[in-house]
Amino acid sequence: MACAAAALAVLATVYMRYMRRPPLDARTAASADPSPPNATNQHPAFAGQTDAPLRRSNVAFDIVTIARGLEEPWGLTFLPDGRMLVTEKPGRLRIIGRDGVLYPSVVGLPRIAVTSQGGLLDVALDPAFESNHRIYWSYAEPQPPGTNNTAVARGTLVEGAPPRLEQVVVLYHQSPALLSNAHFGGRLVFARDGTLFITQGERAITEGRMQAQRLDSLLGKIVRINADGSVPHDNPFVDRDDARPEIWSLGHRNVEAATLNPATGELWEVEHGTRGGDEINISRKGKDYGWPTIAYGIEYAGGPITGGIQVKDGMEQPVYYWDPVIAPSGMTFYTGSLFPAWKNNLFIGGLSSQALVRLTIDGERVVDEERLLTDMRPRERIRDVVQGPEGALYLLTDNVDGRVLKLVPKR
Ligand SMILES: [Ca+2]
Repeated sequence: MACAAAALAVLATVYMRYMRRPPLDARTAASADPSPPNATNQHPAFAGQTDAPLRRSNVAFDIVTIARGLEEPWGLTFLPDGRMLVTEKPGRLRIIGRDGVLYPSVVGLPRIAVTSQGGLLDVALDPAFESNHRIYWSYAEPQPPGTNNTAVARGTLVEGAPPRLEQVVVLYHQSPALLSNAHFGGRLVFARDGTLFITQGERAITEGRMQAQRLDSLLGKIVRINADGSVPHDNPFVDRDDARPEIWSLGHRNVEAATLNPATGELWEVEHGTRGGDEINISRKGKDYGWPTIAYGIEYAGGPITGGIQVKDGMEQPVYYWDPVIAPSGMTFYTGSLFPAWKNNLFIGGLSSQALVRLTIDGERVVDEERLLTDMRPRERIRDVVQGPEGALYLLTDNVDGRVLKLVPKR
């Protein structure tokens, strides 16, 4: 009997693991991206985890160029008066007028390591900006000898000619610093309780990758700090001697897109995976998102990733993954009223995909997908997506002559 039961259990396992999965290469012309997958022999852990059906929202919009001449703009946020703060990766921070005029660069930034993917990254306003004029920014911080790390600083923005930062304090240094020019992460998101989430990467090199699972390293982590740089008392690992107390969640590869879900207040993020493995996660307290033990996709050089598996107990499955990848950067849930058909949709910037990705979300599931801006000529890499104060969508294009674009209903 025991033998038969064991055999049945094995059969049930085989059935669950293989037979119930969608067939290989099930992609059809009804996919948002019908091109072949990067990883040919991987399967979603649940129905709808990848390749959601294409649904055209049929929203007619105009693309208005608000500003141009920005060098690799990376992060955008709105000031209370409707002007914008935009970072340029080579190390400039600019105020941009509502009419698109570029102010002189803000002076007073600390030294920045400008490398392949590193430089000045995101910018965010203090929740009490109207009274304290504080801003926060993330950047690649140079360290001797030739190493660098993601860092976050804050300062008081003082208007003038030129505008400047005063009372600058570096609040956070990712450690260890490594000799790498990639995977800095860098998105800044204030939670509703006033704490600050900082998304990060694992610096791309093997030494960093292997620390994404280690609690004594800040590589491959999303961290949560107070606005003064101190550690919130309710972070998940504050009571452990062997863990960095700043850690909020672990096992991340490189997170360049993050936003609060307005329905829940939770932190949603989209991270760069390997080839065939970009993924959406809900970053929750103390949870392990698997990298590099579990991951969808294959190495950019070919072959399986470190762990060679996609599922493991104790590790979170992504809400959704893309194969082929989109190369995500910047995201927002749309809550405005200019585009009623897009209400509550999730928008994600695409770098290599040169598109704006639109997803319909139902709770924690992706229902359908659409690629916008694919008819732009030339197509452009989209670095950031932000909803403006009047409900328009604003985008940054990732170029040496980068632009601020505004999507408005077609006139
Ligand atoms: Ca993962």
